[in-house]
Amino acid sequence: MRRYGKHTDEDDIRSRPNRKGNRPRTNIRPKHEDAAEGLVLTVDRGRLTCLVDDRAVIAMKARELGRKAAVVGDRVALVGDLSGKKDTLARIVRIEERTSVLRRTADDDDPYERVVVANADQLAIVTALADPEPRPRLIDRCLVAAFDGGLEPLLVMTKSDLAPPDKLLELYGALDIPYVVTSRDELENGDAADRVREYLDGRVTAFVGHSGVGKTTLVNALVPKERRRTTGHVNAVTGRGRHTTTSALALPLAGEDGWVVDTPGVRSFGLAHIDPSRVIHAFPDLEPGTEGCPRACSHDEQDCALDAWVEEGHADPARLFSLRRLLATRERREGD
Ligand SMILES: Nc1nc2c(ncn2[C@@H]2O[C@H](COP(=O)(O)OP(=O)(O)O)[C@@H](O)[C@H]2O)c(=O)[nH]1
Ligand SMILES: [Mg+2]
Ligand SMILES: [Zn+2]
Repeated sequence: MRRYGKHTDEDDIRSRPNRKGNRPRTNIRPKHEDAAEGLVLTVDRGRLTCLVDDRAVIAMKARELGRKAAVVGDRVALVGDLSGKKDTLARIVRIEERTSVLRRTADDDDPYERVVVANADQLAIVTALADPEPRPRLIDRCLVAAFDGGLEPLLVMTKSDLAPPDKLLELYGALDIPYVVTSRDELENGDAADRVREYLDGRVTAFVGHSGVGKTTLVNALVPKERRRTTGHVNAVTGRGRHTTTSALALPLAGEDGWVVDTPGVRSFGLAHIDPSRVIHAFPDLEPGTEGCPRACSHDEQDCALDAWVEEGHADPARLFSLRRLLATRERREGD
């Protein structure tokens, strides 16, 4: 505590006359009221690059934050050297309350959940139509994480020059989730970026998906080179002038004040942190069919109403299969 000042801010508040007369005194006022506001752009081995005004400032977590970690997208309060000059280091003294958290665990057995991105409004789930093959399982898991974390999903299907989107659209087109299909040609003539950008203005969108699906290619098409450079943080962090997508990286969009967050490829999207009863929310095509279910139905049992719902043609049987597969992997963890 004492490390960061002659006295704590609580002491400060108590010894100060109460200027507004009868306002109740409080010791829960935020500390470091004079700290600067910053946005975490990327994290590299404990060094966080934060955007403060227009400068990229490298910072470390102050000890007083304890185990709490700041992640990409976090709004933070910084003190210390905020010049952003080479070899300077600021301190993050506070992490502001998050509006959303995208969490994942390495797999369903992993007790350590990590927050991938904070404060994102939207999750762009990127799937290649070929090379690598689409993985509905991963898409479903990302959808669960999005609904659970308070992010709106957007499906982005890339590489339509290699394979048609028909099969995936059959599964996901009916979900009322916005989707965009892009191809190599559309990347090159700018149509892909234009079409995706329609969903991004004024929002923070995190791009996730298996490695090789085209996340970085798309993000680069969305963010002009000029802007990627002016933020300067890529060089600042790695010193190598190239971002290798080992950490998430927030980049500002031109025009409206939206942000995109490129993330490292994921092979799996562990959901150990999510209550199985919440999984159904990521299946909006099936959810209305649960009205006829017995109380506390696991949706993977004899009397579950979803079998009839699918038989009546309200949803694709593959979707119910997908839900149950996801629930089964979640249950196995519960049992051990
Ligand atoms: N054919 C084709 N290739 C693409 C398309 N988009 C990206 N790629 C290629 O896919 C590879 C992986 O892209 P990258 O953006 O690094 O994927 P990331 O791992 O998801 O970031 C690169 O060789 C890209 O050039 C596309 O629409 N069509
Ligand atoms: Mg990448
Ligand atoms: Zn049920």
